[in-house]
Amino acid sequence: MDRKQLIDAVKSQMPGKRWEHTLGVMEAAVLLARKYGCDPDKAYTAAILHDVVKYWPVNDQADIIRNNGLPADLLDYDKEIWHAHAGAFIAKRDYGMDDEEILDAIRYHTTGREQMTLLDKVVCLADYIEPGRDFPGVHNIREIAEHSIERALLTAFDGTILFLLEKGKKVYPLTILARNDLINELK
Ligand code: DGI
Ligand code: FE
Ligand code: FE
Ligand code: FE
Repeated sequence: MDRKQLIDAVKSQMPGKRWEHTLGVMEAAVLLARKYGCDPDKAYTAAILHDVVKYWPVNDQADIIRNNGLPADLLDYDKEIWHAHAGAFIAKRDYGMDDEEILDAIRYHTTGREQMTLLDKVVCLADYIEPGRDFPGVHNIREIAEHSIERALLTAFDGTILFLLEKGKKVYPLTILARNDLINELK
């Protein structure tokens, strides 16, 4: 599958409005990759695929996790996080993506993880700050991203964790570990 075919195939998996989000992440990821020194081509490809199953029925996302040995504890947390792990699985199975760095960036784009690679950080942060995003604090995160990818991502995770706490929701442990690790990296 060439680049154009990949884009058309992924585009067909989501509503038009959400494809615009993916286009934004592709653009932001390439800029961040160039700025912070990781492969823009890998960042672009990971961005294309990052939300590939986001608009699949959540039951199908859960089945992918259950039937393929993906972390079962995901199912005890908000269903919003399932598409990242399920998406990495589908990127490999249905789109032939076999680059493990790209698969990891897709897999951890929502929750983050400990020891995030630069590519993980680029895709995760691009997802927060792509031009179409409009949430309280996004402007601040964009500004910080001009100077430090770790500090920008830490600020973004802090916002997500606060949001989850306010809603009385559980926080997936990897998000806490990712946050703690970014603080250590910034010391
Ligand atoms: O798929 P997108 O909407 O582009 O963005 P995303 O993949 O970053 O999904 C983020 C949503 O997941 C956000 O609304 C918060 C929610 N969420 C629920 N539980 C957790 C969580 N996000 C993180 N990082 N950690 C959680 O435990
Ligand atoms: Fe996502
Ligand atoms: Fe996204
Ligand atoms: Fe500035």
